[in-house]
Amino acid sequence: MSPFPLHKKEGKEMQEKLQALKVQALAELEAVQTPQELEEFRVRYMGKKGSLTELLRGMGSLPAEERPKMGQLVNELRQLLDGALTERAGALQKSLQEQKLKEEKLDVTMPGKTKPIGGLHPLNVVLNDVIDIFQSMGFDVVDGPEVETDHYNFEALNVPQDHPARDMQDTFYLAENLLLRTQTSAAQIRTMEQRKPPIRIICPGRVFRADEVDATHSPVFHQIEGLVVDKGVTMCDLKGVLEQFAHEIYGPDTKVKFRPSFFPFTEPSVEVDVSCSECGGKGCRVCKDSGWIEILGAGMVHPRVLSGCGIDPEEYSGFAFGIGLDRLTTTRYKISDIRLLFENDLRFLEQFDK
Ligand code: 2NL
Repeated sequence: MSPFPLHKKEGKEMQEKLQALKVQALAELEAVQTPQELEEFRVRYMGKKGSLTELLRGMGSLPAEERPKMGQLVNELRQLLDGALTERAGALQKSLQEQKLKEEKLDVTMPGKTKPIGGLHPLNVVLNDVIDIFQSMGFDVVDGPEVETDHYNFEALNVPQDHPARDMQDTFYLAENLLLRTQTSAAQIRTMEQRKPPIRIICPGRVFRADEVDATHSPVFHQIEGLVVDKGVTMCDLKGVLEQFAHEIYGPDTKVKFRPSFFPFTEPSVEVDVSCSECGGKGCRVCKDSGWIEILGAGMVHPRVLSGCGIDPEEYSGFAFGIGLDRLTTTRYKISDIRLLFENDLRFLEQFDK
């Protein structure tokens, strides 16, 4: 039974329309899934040309006494739909928010994805340490070519014509006068030709010797040579600098020993041993039971080498040294075979610079 006393035919029709509209609108509202659909719904029912507005316009055909009642009914429906729309908008927003949160859910405790990036080769790790030590003592780092002339590699270093190092068996010759450098001294000879003392440089680089390959020999290896030239440089300076170097590399308690030796380019010449870091000097496999490990050769620069570069040996003196980087690296990391340094097997390389 209708709750409103509308008796006229038109009134009844309209009331039925209103009821049908209400049922349909609420059902449609229920089906709305997106804010866009919601807006379309609002326009369809409550907009300027919407169904409710049309219904209101249609009231013109009603008898005057029924219009207020009908108007009230339409307004009530409008209010009802308004409320339902707001409620639906809220529910929709909430469910969209929940869906978004679900999609964007992330586990902050999950480990991050790491990109594999390269690391420094163990030779470069040790080289960087050596460079730091000498730079802190005021040395510059210089570089030079790997292909050298006979003059810069041998002649300027006072290596005589008949010296065994000059033999084809020991040196890689590219042409009669061109070779792969056997030490990095040539870069230091060039520096002496170009700069006036005081000179304090180190020269790291790859060097080449026609050696047979085994666990301790490679035809390609690495050297760090150093050179100091100034007025009044003595063997004491050599000892002080190299002792400091040994203590920084092997630790302050390491013993350092200077033994007489011979090189054509230095006079006097020494070889430097440090107490074995493996056994502390007692004797072991690493130091071949001697308790000592040889780490470098050095000496006072031969006067003939100085004068050959245009430096007066009466006015200036200097010392020089050569450190084998490969030995320094294999002893530090207990690497048993020098060939590992050249094969670039990732399983080996990944163990360093982490
Ligand atoms: C080693 C140790 C050494 C030098 C290298 C040198 C360089 C110039 C002048 C004089 Cl420019 N000397 N370098 C000195 C002593 C030792 O290397 O065992 N070499 C065969």
